Amino acid sequence: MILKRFGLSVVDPFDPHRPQYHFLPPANWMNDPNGPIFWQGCYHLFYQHNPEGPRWGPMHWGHAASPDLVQWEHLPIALAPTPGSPDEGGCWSGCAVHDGGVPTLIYTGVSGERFQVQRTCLATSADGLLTFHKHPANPVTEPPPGMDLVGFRDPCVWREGDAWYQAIGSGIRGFGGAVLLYRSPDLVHWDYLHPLCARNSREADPLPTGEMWECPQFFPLGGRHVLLVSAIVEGRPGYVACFVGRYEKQQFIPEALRRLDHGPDYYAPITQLDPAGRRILWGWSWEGRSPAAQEAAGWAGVMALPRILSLRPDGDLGIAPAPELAALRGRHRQLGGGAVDDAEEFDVSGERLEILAEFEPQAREVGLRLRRSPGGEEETLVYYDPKSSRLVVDRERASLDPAAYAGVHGGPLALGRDEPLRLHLFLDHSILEVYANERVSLTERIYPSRADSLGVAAYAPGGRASLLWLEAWELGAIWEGTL
Ligand code: DQQ
Repeated sequence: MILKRFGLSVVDPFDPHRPQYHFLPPANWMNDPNGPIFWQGCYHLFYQHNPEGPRWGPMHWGHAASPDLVQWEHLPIALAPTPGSPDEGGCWSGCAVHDGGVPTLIYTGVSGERFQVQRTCLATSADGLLTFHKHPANPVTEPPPGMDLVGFRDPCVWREGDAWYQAIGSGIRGFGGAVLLYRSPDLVHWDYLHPLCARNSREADPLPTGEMWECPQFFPLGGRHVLLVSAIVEGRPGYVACFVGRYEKQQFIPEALRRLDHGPDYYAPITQLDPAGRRILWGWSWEGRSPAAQEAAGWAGVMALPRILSLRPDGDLGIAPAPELAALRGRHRQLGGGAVDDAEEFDVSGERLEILAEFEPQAREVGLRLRRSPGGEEETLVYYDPKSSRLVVDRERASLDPAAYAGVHGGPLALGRDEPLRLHLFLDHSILEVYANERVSLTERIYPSRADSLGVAAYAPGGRASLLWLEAWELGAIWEGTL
């Protein structure tokens, strides 16, 4: 295991809240995924990392590799701030490209008071991604003169024709979120073109998109173009906005806007095109408990499972977990369908589960109770509310620990006539990922405090649910010395 080779040590592997098949660093803090790249047969993933503690701090690029999107090996830190250089305040988010055989990281170098100076920098590797050399021309991109910007960071770079294009997350002061577009012949010399897209922060239909956009992702999908931005709304990281639209003459014309994930704990995603042509989405799930609890745990931040994006015939986004995750499946349970009473327990339990369940469409709420203690003192509800056509996760009673955040979250899921509710759930200790009908996802952190909060039961308040079938697997652990 490379983990041992590089002398990294893992925080308490028996921590009941530490995910065991999701990617996370051996210890300390992680936020945004950075620079996913398929290189010589392996998926490489970088991430924002503070190796000094379980809190945001001097940003490094942590690094790991996987042959299959499931098993991961930790590699040495790829980028660290260099004193006296454009990244002396931190190596913030960015991407990676193949530049004619040279793997190149394109990241945000920050410096100055309160990280105000944000500029694009380059680093390349000549030893198969083990070590990186910062480019002597750094920084290679600065904000365009004369624009009053709120931020200038998180480059997203792609090749188009005979040029490189760079989209940078920003905000136009007094107006709203913006993505700025640059062009270059060689990744080193860049010309500013114009905003690729910008939106007034006062526009709220169907969603407000805030005053600054972080981590832009711009890519073609099924004949359209998609722009993802992590929106800062009223001064704080909010949610991931997903625009679908047209790309003409280097301008993006949005035609539809939705929330990418309907949970409260998903942010700063980045995508990659894999060798099979799939658009893979990586995202950061922050903690849903107090900073003091994060300090006590010694780690914070989890990578959500890899998801495959597609464009559906109706123009909406399709979103589903990568099929490779089936490699984690262990003990299997298959339950027949039929009417199930509210709170009826299934012969399935655990903190590391994959559950597939289909419910007949009904006039009342139907779904599942998860991580349920025998008396129902702790439980998390996942259900469909047909009155509001919403998929909902209720973590009000997920934990008796006051350090864990509660709340009810959800988002629109319009089921067609006679379309069953298809739930696809992944539970991994403190992270719950809910996928529904191949087009909606919801990421949520939960911290049940009781060792017996393991049950799975039906949710059908005031009646019975018509379950078509349910299948469940206990899932394996990918980290050494785990539970
Ligand atoms: N996180 C990075 C920034 C980015 C933000 C800093 C988004 O580059 O804008 O850690 O979470």
